[in-house]
Amino acid sequence: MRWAGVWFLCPLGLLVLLSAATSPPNILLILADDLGFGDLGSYGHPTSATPNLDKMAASGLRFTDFYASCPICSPSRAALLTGRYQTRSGVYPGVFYPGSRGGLPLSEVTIAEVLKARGYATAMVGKWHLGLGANGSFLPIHQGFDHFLGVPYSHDQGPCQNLTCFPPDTKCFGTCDQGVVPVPLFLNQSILQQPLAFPQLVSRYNKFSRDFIADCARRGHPFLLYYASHILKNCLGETEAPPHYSEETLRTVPLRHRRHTHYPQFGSQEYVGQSLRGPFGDALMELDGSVGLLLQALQENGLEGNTLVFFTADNGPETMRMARGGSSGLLKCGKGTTYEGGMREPAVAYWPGRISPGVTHEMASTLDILPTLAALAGVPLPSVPLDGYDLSPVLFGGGKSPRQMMIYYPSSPSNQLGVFAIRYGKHKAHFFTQGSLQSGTTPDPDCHGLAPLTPHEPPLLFDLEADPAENYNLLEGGAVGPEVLRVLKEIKQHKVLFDQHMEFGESQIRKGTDPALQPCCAPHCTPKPSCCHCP
Ligand code: CSN
Ligand code: MG
Repeated sequence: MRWAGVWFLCPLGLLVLLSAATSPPNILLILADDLGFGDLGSYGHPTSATPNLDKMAASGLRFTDFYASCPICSPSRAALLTGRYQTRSGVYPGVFYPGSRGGLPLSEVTIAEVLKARGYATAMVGKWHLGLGANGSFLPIHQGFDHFLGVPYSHDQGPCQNLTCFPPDTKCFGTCDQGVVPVPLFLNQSILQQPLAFPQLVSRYNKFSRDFIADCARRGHPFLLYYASHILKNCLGETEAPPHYSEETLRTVPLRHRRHTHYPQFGSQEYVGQSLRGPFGDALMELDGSVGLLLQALQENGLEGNTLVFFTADNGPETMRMARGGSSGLLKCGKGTTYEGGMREPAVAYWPGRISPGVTHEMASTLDILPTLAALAGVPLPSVPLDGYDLSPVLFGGGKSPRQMMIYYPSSPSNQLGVFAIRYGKHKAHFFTQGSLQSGTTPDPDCHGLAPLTPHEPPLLFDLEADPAENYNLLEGGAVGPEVLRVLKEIKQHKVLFDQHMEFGESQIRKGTDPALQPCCAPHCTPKPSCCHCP
C-alpha cells in the first residue's frame, strides 16, 4: 500500500486516524443548481421562502465568502468532487452534452472514493453532469457512488415539449435543446424513465434519499449522500426571443441560449404557485422542503448528532432568465462570469452539537470539501495535486481558514490566458473580464454576453470587504497608496506562479459528441432520437 509508509512518518495523521476511529460522521452534501448569493431568506432575499435552509443557517455556520470553482456547471461539479481545479481534470470548456464522448476521467479520485476507503456507503441523487460515456462508463457508480438516481446531464438538454409537467395542461412554450434524446432518469446504470416525469421527480429523489439514510442507520454504516438538486433550472423555454435582445445577439446566439423564462418551473403540485416570488420562488421552496425532509430523516434515524450537512451551489444565477432565474443579491453579475456573482455562493455547514451557530467571513471553496471530509473521516488524501484545504479550523473552532487565495477561471479557460482573477485576502484583481449570455438582462452591461473578453493591465483591483459589489477600482480615481501597490505586486506574483504550476489536463469536452452515445431506453428503435421514449 502506497500510503502505509505515510502513516508511520506522520504522527499527526495517525492521530486524526485514531480520533476518527470510533465513528466517522455521515455526510449529507446538498448542492443547488444555479443558485445565487442573494437567493435565500438567510442571505437577504425579501420574498424567498426558505425556512429549512434558514433554520440550518441560524443553527449552523453560515459562510459569507464561499466560492464555487467555476461559474458554470460541469467544471464546478468536477472540482467539488475532486478537490481539484477543473483545468487539471480536463472538465472544460463549458459543459457536457447528452452525447459527449468525455467525462470526469475515471483516474480522478472523488469524495465518494475517498470515503469508501473508510467503509462509507455512498449514494448520489439528482444532476450528475460529469459525463455518461459508452455504456454509462462515466456515471456516478464508476466514480465511487454505490447508488445513483438521477439525470446524467442538465434536464434542459433535451426536447422540453416531451416532458411531463404540472399542471398537465400547461402550454409548453418553445424548445430547450432539440434533436437529442428525451431526458432520461437513471437508476444506477439503467434508464428508469424516458422522458422523465417532472411532477414526481423530487418526491422520488426524496424517497430514495430517505430510504438510503434509514438503511445506513439500520446497518450502522457511515454514509455519504450527495443530493444534487436541479429543481431551480427550468425544463421549458420559449421560442420567442426576449425583447431586449439586439439584432446582433439574435444572429449570433444559438436558439438554445435564447430561452430565458421557464414556465412552468418544474415542480410538484404541492409547491406550484405557493411562493410570493413566482416560479423560481416555488422551485426554491420545493428545494427547501426537500432539505427539511432530509433533516427530518436524519432526526428520525437518530443521526443528527453524527452527520455533517453541507449546503451550497454549483454556480451563480442565470439572470438571462430574468425574474425566473436566481439572484446574486448585491454581487456583480452571475453565471458564466468571474465577477463575484458568478462564483460566490450561499454555503451552510450544519452539525448540531459539533458546529457552533454563527457566521464566518473566512474564505472557503467547494475545492475544500474533499480535504475536509477526508480529515473528518481520518482517511488519507489522494496523492495528486489538490487545490483545497481542510476547513476543520473554521468549522469547529471559529479559527482561520487555511485558504488565503481564490483563483477564478472562466467557463472556458485556456493555458494561454491563464487565471482570470485572483482573490488574495480581501483584495481581488481581475486580469481578464468577460460577460456571459447566462448573465444577461440585468442593468449592468459588463455582465452581458456582448461584453467582450477584455485584458486588464494593470488589473482591476477591488477591496471585497469594503466593496463586495466590485464597484470601485482601487487603482482608479486618485492617489494609490503604498499598501495597495504592495498587494497588487503580491497578487501579480501569485498569478505568475499559479499559471506556471497549473497543468491543464486534456480537455474532456473538446472530445465532442457522438449521437450514438445519447442514452436511449430502446437502443434499436427508429427514428432516433425521438423514438427513445419508453412508457
Ligand atoms: S448548467 O447550465 O449545466 O447548469 O451549467 O443547462 O453552457 O451550454 C449550460 N451551456 C445547458 C447549462 C447548457 C445547461 C449550458
Ligand atoms: Mg448549474
